[in-house]
Amino acid sequence: MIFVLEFLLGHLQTSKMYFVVILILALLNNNAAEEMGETVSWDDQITNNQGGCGCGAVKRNTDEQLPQDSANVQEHTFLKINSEKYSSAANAQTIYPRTNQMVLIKGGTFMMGTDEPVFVADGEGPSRKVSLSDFYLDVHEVSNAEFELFVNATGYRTEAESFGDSFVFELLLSEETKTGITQAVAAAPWWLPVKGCNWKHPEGPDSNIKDRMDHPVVHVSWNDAVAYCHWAGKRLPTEAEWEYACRGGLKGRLFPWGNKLNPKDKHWANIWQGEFPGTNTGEDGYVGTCPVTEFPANAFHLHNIVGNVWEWTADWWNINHTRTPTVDPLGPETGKDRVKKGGSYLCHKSYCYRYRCAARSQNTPDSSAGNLGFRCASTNIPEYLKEHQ
Ligand SMILES: *[C@@H]1O[C@H](CO)[C@@H](O)[C@H](O)[C@H]1NC(C)=O
Ligand SMILES: *[C@@H]1O[C@H](CO)[C@@H](O)[C@H](O)[C@H]1NC(C)=O
Ligand SMILES: [Ca+2]
Ligand SMILES: [Ca+2]
Repeated sequence: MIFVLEFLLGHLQTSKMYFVVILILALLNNNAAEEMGETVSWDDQITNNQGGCGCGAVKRNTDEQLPQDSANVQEHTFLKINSEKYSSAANAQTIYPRTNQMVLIKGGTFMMGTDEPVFVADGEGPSRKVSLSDFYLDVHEVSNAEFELFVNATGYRTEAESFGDSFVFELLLSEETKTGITQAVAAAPWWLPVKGCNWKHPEGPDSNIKDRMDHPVVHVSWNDAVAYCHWAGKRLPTEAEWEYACRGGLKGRLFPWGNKLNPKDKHWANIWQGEFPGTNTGEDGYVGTCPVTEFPANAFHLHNIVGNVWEWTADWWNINHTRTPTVDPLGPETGKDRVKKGGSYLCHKSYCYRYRCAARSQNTPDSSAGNLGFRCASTNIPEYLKEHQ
């Protein structure tokens, strides 16, 4: 093409020739625009989708520093105690039904990720062979009641409490709370940083968790999640463990229960129905979070492994996977963000189609939001949980 152009430019004497050049340039330009157009809209979609349900865009400003006196995970003495017979985790007493049970996930080999990625930029692919040893995983997301036992026993202060704010989805806020919030996330304007918002006040100071003790704890950072799991004698699951557990033994399926979103005309997870971000009809029964015991468990007995709240995993984030088979992979050695899995009650196919087992997203370890929680794993089940198996 360039050769042709050069030739024509060399013969620009006649106005007729000039016209031909213009025509060719116009055609070329058009072609390029079309190609660009495709790329641009795909990128746009990815960017938007990341903003979508707090998938990637909702992060703390990296310049933000924790106040000096704030909870420092390393300083907490409980981190030195493993949960033995006399630990506070083993002896916690409460009026609330416990939801800290774990289930044995028998090790095996599976295909992690997918060769049909929906979000290429998320590193959903390629599909790769991963072998895992046996491990245990919490049957439920960590609930407000379980998290409160930890706080009662240790006095732990979450990062959202120390920073003094966290992110909440606009539709869940009272008019009063919304008034006065001007700063929003450009890529996802429906996320608002709310002062005084934390796990005990999920929609700001005028909200509480009294009627939601069995709902998942939210507004917990990765660091908070690690601290809790350690107290409980557990740890966060690796991304590979989480995804293996999500698939529940099914091969190459989208969801923990198969490929159809609503088999038997039932809802199988707490996600978004209606038009994102304006209307959530709550057809599945919930506009916000649901109890951690809700919805049918997958074949590995796990509830809400997709939907309800995103779940932190232990791994650093990268999108740079190869097909090389791995055994008990721990993810990259370093990174900036941590991987979260499973999507949330804010996910809709049109905007954040991430309630699939292969889907993934990321956040900085100090970030928190109203749709982000966790569940713990462990290599050996803590002694105090054995009798409940
Ligand atoms: C934590 O302690 C408070 C004050 O003693 C108590 O009212 C609350 O029920 C405890 N939380 C749980 C989950 O048992
Ligand atoms: C991609 O992965 C390879 C192998 O693990 C590593 O050497 C390389 O630095 C990675 N590149 C990026 C951009 O992360
Ligand atoms: Ca819902
Ligand atoms: Ca979940």
